[in-house]
Amino acid sequence: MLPDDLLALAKDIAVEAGELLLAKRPARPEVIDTKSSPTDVVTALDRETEDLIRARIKAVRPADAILGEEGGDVPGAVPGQGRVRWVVDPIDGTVNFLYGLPAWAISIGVEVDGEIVAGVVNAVPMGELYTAVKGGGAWLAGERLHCNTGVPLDRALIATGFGYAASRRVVQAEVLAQVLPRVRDIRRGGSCAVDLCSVASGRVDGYYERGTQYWDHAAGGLIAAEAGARIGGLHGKPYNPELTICAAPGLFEELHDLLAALDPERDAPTGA
Ligand code: 2AM
Ligand code: CA
Repeated sequence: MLPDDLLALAKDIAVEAGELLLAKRPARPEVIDTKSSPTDVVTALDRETEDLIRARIKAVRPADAILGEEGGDVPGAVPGQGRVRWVVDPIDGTVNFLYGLPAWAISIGVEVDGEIVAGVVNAVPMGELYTAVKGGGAWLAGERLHCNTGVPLDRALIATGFGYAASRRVVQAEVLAQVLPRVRDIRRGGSCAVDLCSVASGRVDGYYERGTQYWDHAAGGLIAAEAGARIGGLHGKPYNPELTICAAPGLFEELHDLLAALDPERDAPTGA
């Protein structure tokens, strides 16, 4: 199957999953007032959506591997050359989903032999379906996306996010206190996948975040890269859970150097 065909399947599945989530998303007061933890409600829907996505993939491509936020890594039956692995986040931006804020998305990336070659981010409440195929550009509603270029750091609008652990947030706040005076402003959108698509579409100039997972940035990372952005970690590392930086070349290096000097990875390793 070609990357275009994988993308077509990923798109269909992301659209169907979006319909399920829209239909089942509880009204906010119902979620907030519930005696059980609000997170449980979201987790149940997360699982249900991921199960749907897994079933749809398996129905068409039973031999493929699937890595999902909720269900772990299910190895494909035919490893080796041409191995396809789907990298799935059923709801990225779960807190926004819970509160009824619009920045949440279904994210599906498709790897062939370890490289993401197709990606879909369905930002359901925004009515925006972002897609990319490696080498084929990034697209939204029939328009090719181009990230902002030529923006110096002191004019850059930078998206970022914070971890769930208080100890990590202390360090993130210290880093942010040094970044904020050196940029145009900061946005905290709440969804890594949507933030990366916002870099792609030029709604922000750059993005950095510590502690996101592979399924958060697999699809959005390809979309941003195909829109001309550079995406990576600190000191030449590929983008990874420790730190993800994304911006047009030029701004990427400026943002990287600022962050590197602030040692943003000095708290406990991700996952700790
Ligand atoms: P999630 O909504 O699926 O949890 C928020 O800053 C962004 O970081 C979201 O994309 C969120 O994904 C992601 N994220 C993933 N792991 C995280 C973690 N341990 N702490 C905070 N955010 C996390
Ligand atoms: Ca996520």
